[in-house]
Amino acid sequence: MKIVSAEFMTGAVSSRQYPTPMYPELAFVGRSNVGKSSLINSLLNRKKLVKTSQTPGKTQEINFFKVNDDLIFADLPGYGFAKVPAPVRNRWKKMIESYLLKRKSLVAVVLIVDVRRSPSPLDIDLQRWLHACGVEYIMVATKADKLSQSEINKQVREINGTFFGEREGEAILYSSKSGRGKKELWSRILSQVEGHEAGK
Ligand SMILES: Nc1nc2c(ncn2[C@@H]2O[C@H](COP(=O)(O)OP(=O)(O)O)[C@@H](O)[C@H]2O)c(=O)[nH]1
Ligand SMILES: [Mg+2]
Repeated sequence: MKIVSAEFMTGAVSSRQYPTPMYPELAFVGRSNVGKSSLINSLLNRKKLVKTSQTPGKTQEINFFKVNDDLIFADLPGYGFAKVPAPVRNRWKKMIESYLLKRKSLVAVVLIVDVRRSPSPLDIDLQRWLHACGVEYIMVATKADKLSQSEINKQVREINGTFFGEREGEAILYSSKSGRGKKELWSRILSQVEGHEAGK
């Protein structure tokens, strides 16, 4: 898709603050520091639309970005930062779950993992939960530029084995640094959008 404009809309901590659901929406989610903000910037060909490397676990807002007059990207707060106290973690969980279940314009979740790491229980729980709730998701394994191709092959086997097992599906290999996987991810996003519109 040609990106003509990409702009920050608003940050929200509760559903009352969400922007009007005027376009199909994609939500981006993953552990703190996984490379979520970098991935959104890379998809939108922007360097600093979404701030990267903030204090992990600090952002507790959902940040909404308007892409042309076509889509909304929602940057969900990262999870899994050890120093976040339990009440904050619980608030995160409530906010995210209610967003994912109630947001009518949500087309799919882009679930991002680090290709160098074994999937964490938090990632696995979230994927199972999305699956159980019937929320569409696209798995992405990012930071591919940090590994050799043979290391990538090994990691991708583990990641796909963990998340999909015998089921159909695989993670899209991505690098926000090199742009690897960008075409493929855009094409998955747009086909989800079409599928969503057709199913209305
Ligand atoms: N080499 C490389 N570094 C990345 C990539 N994606 C993110 N990073 C780096 O990883 C750190 C965390 O990225 P950020 O996008 O802020 O992660 P977030 O917390 O998930 O939003 C930053 O230092 C980024 O520059 C990538 O694809 N390749
Ligand atoms: Mg971020």
